[in-house]
Amino acid sequence: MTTPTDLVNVESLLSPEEIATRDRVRAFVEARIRPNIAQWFEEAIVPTELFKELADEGLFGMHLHGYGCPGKTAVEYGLAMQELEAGDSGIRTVVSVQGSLAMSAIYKHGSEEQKQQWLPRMARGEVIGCFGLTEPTAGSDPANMLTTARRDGDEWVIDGAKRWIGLASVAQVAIMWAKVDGTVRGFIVPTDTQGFTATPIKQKLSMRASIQCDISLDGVRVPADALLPENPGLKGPFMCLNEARFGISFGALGAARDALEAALSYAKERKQFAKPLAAFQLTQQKLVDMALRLNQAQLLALHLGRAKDAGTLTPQQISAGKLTSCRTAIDICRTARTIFGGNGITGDYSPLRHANNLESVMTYEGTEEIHTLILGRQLTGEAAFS
Ligand code: TGC
Repeated sequence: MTTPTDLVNVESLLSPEEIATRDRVRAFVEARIRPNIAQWFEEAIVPTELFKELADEGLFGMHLHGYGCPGKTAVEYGLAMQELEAGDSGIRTVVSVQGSLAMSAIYKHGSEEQKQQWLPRMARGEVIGCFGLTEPTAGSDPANMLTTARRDGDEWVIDGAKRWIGLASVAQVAIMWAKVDGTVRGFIVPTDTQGFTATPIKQKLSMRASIQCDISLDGVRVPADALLPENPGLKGPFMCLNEARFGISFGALGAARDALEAALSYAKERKQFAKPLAAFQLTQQKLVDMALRLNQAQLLALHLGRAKDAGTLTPQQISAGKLTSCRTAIDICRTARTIFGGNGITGDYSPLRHANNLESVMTYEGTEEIHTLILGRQLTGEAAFS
């Protein structure tokens, strides 16, 4: 299945296995997401019935090894995210939160018992997870989180609040990050624990087919072994954010590709001044610029995926990928919308829905500004965060 917007044959760099994985997820998106997404987005419906199907497709914890996880490569994971986000960023986010954040936290920082207890059921979609780092007053600056955990006998007691936490109101388990004597630690918290409350955030103008919540933690008591034992400190959550940010490097480009393909198809059909829009030079310029930017960003994402599979990918390179892909994708979606004229503001066409979603994708897992400053520090040696 080649795509018309692949002007430089990026596909030739993929193996048959990678193409097969990509095409399988693409077929799933065509069958299960594309026919419904406009309605889900307009009515803010979160298709929770899809979660088990996503698991059955092998998409939860896709690039983790063992514990019932599929053990795919980073490139296959990235390509799967690209296809899912061609459907909708909100649906790709479900897979990111479950696999790259919640499962990844247990996989990277958990004890053997914790991994055995949670990961197989999460891979099968029987348990949905969420990941609570961001707080009402600590977004870009998680070092200043206010949530705390204190030891009381055989238990930990967690108090605080989290905000913008994906899936929290439908999750059975939450990875909660809290300070213990000033050091950030992760806890596995069943969401039916007394004192844990997740409330979906309403009136979103972006990511309408997905859930983000406020969480309140009011004297939440969990057993001593709820603590994730490995990697204390902020590097714990950051090691998980690396996975989610990497996924976005590929994923956002799926939204861009879908918007570009929709615009190309519309431009060939729609006539003004007695000829198709595609025959106007200004339209061709938009289409070519979009395709070239998409292909360039896809090449970067693929390069980073190969580095991840080789074990050489650095967090700064992930920032370069996330920043480039988000910027490229949102520009493409906005430009694609212009080709539809007024029709482009309806849910009949995907570009504006994708652009609205990408406002969130640009912002979560590190804003455009934060990733710029991470790369600025890399270039100059000077940290300019504060
Ligand atoms: P600094 O305090 O110097 O570093 C703390 C420790 O962390 C290490 N580290 C990393 N380790 C692995 N991967 C990375 N990407 C890492 N970045 C930092 C660092 O080496 C240090 O380790 P150690 O052993 O020396 O203690 O922090 P910094 O100056 O490096 O970072 C500052 C800054 C602004 C870059 C960082 O705070 C940052 O990335 N902020 C953005 C936070 C962010 O992305 N938040 C989004 C969270 S998403 C969410 O909560 C909701 S989940 C999505 C959903 O549910 O839908």
